[in-house]
Order: sequence, then structure tokens, then C-alpha cells
Amino acid sequence: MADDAASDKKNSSRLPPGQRLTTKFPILDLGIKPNIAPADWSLTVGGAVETPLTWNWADFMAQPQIETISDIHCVTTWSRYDNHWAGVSARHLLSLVRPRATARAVMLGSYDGYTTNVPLVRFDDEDVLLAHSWDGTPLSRDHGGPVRMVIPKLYLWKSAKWLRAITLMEQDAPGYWELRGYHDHGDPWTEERFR
Ligand SMILES: Nc1nc2c(c(=O)[nH]1)N[C@H]1C(S)=C(S)[C@@H](COP(=O)(O)O)O[C@H]1N2
Ligand SMILES: [Mo]
Repeated sequence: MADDAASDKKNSSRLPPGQRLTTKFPILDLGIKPNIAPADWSLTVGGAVETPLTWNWADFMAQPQIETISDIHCVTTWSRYDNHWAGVSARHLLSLVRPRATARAVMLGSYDGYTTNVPLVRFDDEDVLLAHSWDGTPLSRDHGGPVRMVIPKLYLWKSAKWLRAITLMEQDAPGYWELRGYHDHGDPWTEERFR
């Protein structure tokens, strides 16, 4: 049927190769699941920047807020469309800390000891945010609350949960899974799964 063909084509332009669509939201992590109350949470941003900063919860919530709707692509082959996120944009954060001209990559660090690296050009994107809400409710502990990174154009392992530190780097370096065989970059459209 022409309609089916049209919808298949639309689907294949939205679903990256090797992915299957789900409406569930699986939970995947190292299994530590830190329990951080907003009052105990803080974020430190430093490294190759002109103006390092630390935000507590009130500082973070006082920043300009954005809402986005984006798709999730997990390297374990599930994708989930239309996730509604709210939080602070990466671009706003970058405008405050001002990366040095020599900065190339970002290391995200989390309360469970997890790390993951992202090229600065992928972090500095309009749909990248530090999210505190998902589908209209505060982000659950399982999904990385109080604050997680959301980087829709890369596989989900790059979206660090329980975010506590962002370090700008002049040279790229591997994070937790990148040290264990995952791809350095992680673009779902070119299936940068493992190296
Ligand atoms: N802090 C932290 N962030 C993390 C992880 C982790 O173990 N710790 N796992 C990553 C991986 S491998 C995946 S697939 C996603 C899963 O996010 P979800 O549990 O919200 O689906 O979180 C990513 N962020
Ligand atoms: Mo993962």
C-alpha cells in the first residue's frame, strides 16, 4: 500500500539503522543509583573555561529554563520517540563559563562515579540540556534525578545521569564505557556503537 510505504519511509528517516522502537523507558546504569536530594545536589563546571562555576539547586533553577521534545537512541538497540525534557540548555551554560578557544571536548562526571566524554561541538547544540524534568514531572532517581544530561543526537550512554561535574578538555579522553570498548563519538546514524 502506498500509505504503508510512505509511513515506512518516514519511519526509516527517523529511526536510526539497527534500532527498534519502544514506548517503554528502560533503566540502564552501573547499578549504584545515588540518592541525591535536590538540597544536597551541586554541579561544578571547570577545566578549559574562562569562568568556572558551581551551582547549587537554587542557582540551577534560577537559570533560564527550556523545554525540548527529542528522541532517545540507546546502543542496546531501543529507541523512544518524543521525550519531553525541561531544564537548562548547554548553550546557556557555555555562555556563562566561556570555553577557551583551545577546548575540544567535555567530560561529564556523575555521583555514581560514571564518566563519559562528548566532543564540544556535539555538546554545544540547541537540543542539549541539563534536565530536571521528564514528561512534566521531576526526573526520577532511576532516570538520573535530580539532574541528568540529555544529548539527543548521540547514543544514550553519553547522557550522564546524576550529573555532578562538567570538565572542558583541550584533548579528548575516554570515559567509563569508552574505556571498555564503546565508540568514542557515539553517533546513532552512522552506528558508532563500538570501536
Ligand atoms: N551516571 C550514570 N549515567 C549513565 C549511566 C550510568 O551507569 N551512570 N549509564 C548510561 C547508559 S549506558 C545508558 S544506556 C543510559 C540509560 O539511561 P536511562 O536509565 O534513563 O534509560 O544512561 C547513561 N548514563
Ligand atoms: Mo547503555
